[in-house]
Amino acid sequence: MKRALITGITGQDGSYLAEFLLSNGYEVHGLIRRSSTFNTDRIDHLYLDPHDPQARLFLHYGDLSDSGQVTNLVYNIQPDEIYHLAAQSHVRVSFDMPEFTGNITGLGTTRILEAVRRSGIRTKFYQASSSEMFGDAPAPQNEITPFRPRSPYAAAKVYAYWMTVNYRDGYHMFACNGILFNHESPRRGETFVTRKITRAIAYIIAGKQKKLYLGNLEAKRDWGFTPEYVVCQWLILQQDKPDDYVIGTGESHSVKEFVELAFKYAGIEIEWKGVEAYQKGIVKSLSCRLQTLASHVKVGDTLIEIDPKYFRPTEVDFLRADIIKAKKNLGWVPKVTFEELIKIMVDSDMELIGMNTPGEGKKALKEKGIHWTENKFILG
Ligand code: NAP
Ligand code: G4F
Repeated sequence: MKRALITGITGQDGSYLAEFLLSNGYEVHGLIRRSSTFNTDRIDHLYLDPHDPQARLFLHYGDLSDSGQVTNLVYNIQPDEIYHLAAQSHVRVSFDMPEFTGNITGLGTTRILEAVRRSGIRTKFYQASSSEMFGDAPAPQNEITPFRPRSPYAAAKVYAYWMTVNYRDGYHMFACNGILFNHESPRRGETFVTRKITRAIAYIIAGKQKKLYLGNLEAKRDWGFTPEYVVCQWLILQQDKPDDYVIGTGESHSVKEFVELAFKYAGIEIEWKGVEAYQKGIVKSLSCRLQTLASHVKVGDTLIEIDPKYFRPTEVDFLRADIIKAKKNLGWVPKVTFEELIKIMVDSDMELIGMNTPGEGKKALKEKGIHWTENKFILG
C-alpha cells in the first residue's frame, strides 16, 4: 500500500485528492491546523476512527510555520509521496498580509523540502504552483513562459517554485511543480470569485441576499473542474522523471461571462448599465421557472454592483494555459467544459440551501462518466 502525505488536506484540492488517493488504495496522512472550530468539513465523509481496522486516512496537527513539527511528521510517516498543497491561497488577501503570505506560501515549501532532505527519506514531492506566477506575461502561458508575478501571493509561489527546482537539481529529489490554472468546484472557498457568484445566485433566489458585490469584471481566467485537476497532481508524480507541468483547459473567460452564464442558467438574464469599471448588473428577463420560484426578484432589479474594495493594487488580466506538454506526457485532457462547470456549481449551491435545481450540471457529469453522489466525485 502506498503512503501519501497531503498538506492542505482540508482545502478544496486536498479534499478531492484525498478522495482520489483513498479510492486508489493509498494510505493517506493529512496535516491539519488546530482550530477552535471544526475545519474538516470537506473531508469528514472520508474519515473513520483511527481504531477502525478499515481506517486509511490519518490526520496530524501541524502548521507550515512550525518546521520542527513538519520535520517530525515527514520523518515519522515516511510517505512515498508528498502533495504540498497548503498555502495562504487568496491573492487579494496576500496584499493585506504580504509577510504572512511569504512565510506560509513561500517558506512553507522550503520547510517541507528541508524536512525531506534532513530526514534522508526517499519520497516524491509535489509543489502546488500557480498560473498566478505568470502575472502579465502574454497568453497562452506554458512551462517556458517567464514568470512576472503581480501579487505577494504570486511572488511567494515563484520562490517556492524555484526552491522545488533547486532541490530537484541539487539533491536529486523527485520534486515537481504542477503549475495549475484556476480550478473550481462546489467545494471552492466561498470568497473566490466563482463560488462567490454561484452561492450568491442561490441566496438571491432563496431571498436570503439582495445583491452581489464584485470587483474587476474584465479579468480573464482559464477555469477548470477541480476533481479532474487532482488526477494530474497524482499523474505528475507517477512519471519516470521529475518535471514541471502546466495544467489548464486552454480556454479563457472573463468574470463578466461567468456572471452572465451562471445567472442565465439559474433563470435570470442580466444586462449591464453604467460606466465601464462600475457597471451594474440588472435583471433583463426571468425564466418562467424563476418567476414561480422567486417572485421577489423583478425585471429591472439591480442584482450586481461593483465595490472597489475587491479591486487589487495590481491585477492579472489574462490567463490561458497551453497544455501541450501535459497532453503529450501525462495523456491528460480535461473533460468538463466552462458551461458545465458553472452548471455544476450553481446546482450544488442551490441544493445546499434546499432548493430544487435545473439539474443540468449533474446530467453533464453523468454523460462524461463522472459520478457525483453524496458529496463525492468518482471519475470514470
Ligand atoms: P484552499 O482551499 O485555500 O486550501 C488551502 C489549505 O492550506 C487548507 O487546507 C488550509 O487549512 C491550509 N493551510 C493554510 N495555511 C496553513 C498553515 N499555516 N499551515 C498548514 N496548513 C495551512 O486552496 P486550494 O484551492 O485547495 O489550493 C491548493 C493549493 O494549490 C494552494 O497551495 C493554492 O495556492 C494552489 N493553487 C490553487 C489553484 C486553484 O485554482 N484552486 C490554482 C493554482 C494553485 P485550513 O483549512 O485550516 O485553512
Ligand atoms: O477567484 P479569484 O480570487 O482567483 P485568483 O485571484 O485568480 O486566484 C486563484 O487562482 C490562482 C490560479 O491562477 C491560484 F493560484 C490562487 O490560489 C487562487 O485559487 O479571482 C479571479 C478574478 C481576479 O481577477 C479578481 O480580481 O476575479 C476577479 N474578481 C472580481 N470580483 C474577484 C471579485 N475575485 C474575488 N475573489 N472576489 C471578487 O469579488
